[in-house]
Amino acid sequence: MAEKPAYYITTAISYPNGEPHIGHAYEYIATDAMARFKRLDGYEVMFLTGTDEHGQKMQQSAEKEGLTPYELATRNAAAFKRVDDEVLDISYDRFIRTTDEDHYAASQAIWKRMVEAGDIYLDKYAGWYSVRDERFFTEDETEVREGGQRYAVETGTPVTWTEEESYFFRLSQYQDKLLEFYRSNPDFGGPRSRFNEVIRFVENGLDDLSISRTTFDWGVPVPQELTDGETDLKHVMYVWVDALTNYLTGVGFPDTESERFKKFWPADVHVIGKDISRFHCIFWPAFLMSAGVELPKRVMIHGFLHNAGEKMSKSVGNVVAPENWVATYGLDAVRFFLLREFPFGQDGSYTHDAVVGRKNSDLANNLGNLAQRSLSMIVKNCDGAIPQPGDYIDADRAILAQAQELLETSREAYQTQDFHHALERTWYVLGEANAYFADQAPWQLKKTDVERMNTVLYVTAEIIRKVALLVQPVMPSSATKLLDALGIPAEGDAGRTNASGAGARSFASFDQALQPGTPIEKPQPIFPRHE
Ligand code: ME8
Repeated sequence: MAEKPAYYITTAISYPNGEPHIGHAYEYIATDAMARFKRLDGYEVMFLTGTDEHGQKMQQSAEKEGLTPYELATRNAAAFKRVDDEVLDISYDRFIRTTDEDHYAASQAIWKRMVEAGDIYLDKYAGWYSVRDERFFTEDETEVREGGQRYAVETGTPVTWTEEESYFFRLSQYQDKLLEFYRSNPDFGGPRSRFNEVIRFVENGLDDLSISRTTFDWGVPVPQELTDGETDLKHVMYVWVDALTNYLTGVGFPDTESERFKKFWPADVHVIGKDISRFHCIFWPAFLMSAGVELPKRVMIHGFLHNAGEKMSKSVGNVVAPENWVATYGLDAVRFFLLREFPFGQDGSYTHDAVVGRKNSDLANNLGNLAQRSLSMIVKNCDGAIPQPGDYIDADRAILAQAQELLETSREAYQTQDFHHALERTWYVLGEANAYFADQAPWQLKKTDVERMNTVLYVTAEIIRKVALLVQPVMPSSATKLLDALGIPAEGDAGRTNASGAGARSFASFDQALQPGTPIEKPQPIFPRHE
């Protein structure tokens, strides 16, 4: 068998200073849908997610709780992993913790390469630092607010004056190279509007970047042999240097000759939120250029999820835990809502009514009803097996043609992480299929023209099969139930489309139409209404 093409996808790694919220879940679900789509479409996928455990924020949060940073990280990394595994059904291949041993090795290796490239020098940093953002700000990016405290304008977090010896990365030397890279790779950042913001920022010039800290010690030590004597033993890497490097650790760096690295690097897409686009579209490519490592193919920047239009925040008390949503609406409805409701690159606002609306109209009424009605009729009127269709009329051919196009439409949409468009188009076709079913009225044909009834039921079941196949990445468990009900043989773990891997049907079967005579199950309601 020919070797499968490789596909490497990552989420941002979250700070485990607290517990995961629905904003994190949004990113995991989208990335998971993308990973599943590619597996089902014949790729060998490597999907990396995990936790970003170093830095001052982790150290301070731990102090508040009377724990060591590692204890806090261990407790909360487990909470993130549990949400991935038990709540959201995220099909990652590795959950990386930046305290993993191989990650220290990878971070120190990339540092050494940047030193060898002449891009790291020792100097003094004096400026404003936001611990919450783990980020430096220039004076004009900050403002003094009531009470005399200074804040970062962009993110609204408090900043503190920081003066310390620090290693610097010659980011200023990379402005032209980055702009040239963006020009030759117009799809590197997506969506275009967010990528443009990054480009404008680079066009305005780049300062060198402070990349080590000495006033605390919770980080990856700067490689000692490259520093001279005692002073340097104090340096730990700026948390973003080691954090970004997790994407390399995940595929075996620094062993660039390993099979895994050769197979999966460069990454196909890093999926991240809009607040960290500069780190991924500017710093990361510059570090990699310096280290002589190929650049990732794409950074997909998603929007933020807001609670009824308001930013989620602990102080407002509107932070939603993923398990609450899943307990209230069911996992597949949550996954569907998040990917269908708003374009991935844009901010989105959720309300209880919006989730219920999608669940009842799109899932229960549209897909659920069509499946329930047509499959029940088949069980009752066709001896419990897929009927033999007669000759097609134009109405049959038209609706089948629309469903046929969904594979290519979805492929194209997923190529740019446009889940919203793929689902919108799929549900448009389902709407047409419902209209077709109502027009053809197979329950009347039952009395007048059984062959025609069989044809209509066959065509409808075939459309449900195609749709179910394509929505497996978004709703693994419901789609699997639909495909089971249609009597389609599972392909083991071909697509690893649900946690156990059982039940996936790859897209290779898209054109294998339903076999008349295949026994089908009496369908259990798969998409219940939310009462
Ligand atoms: O930024 N809606 O970690 P993090 C949507 N450790 N996405 C959201 C969100 C919201 N309300 N809130 C956060 C970090 N996110 C770094 C990343 S990567 C090498 C290091 C997204 O825990 C956020 O944009 O603050 C990011 O992509 C991810 O959740 C983790 O955020």
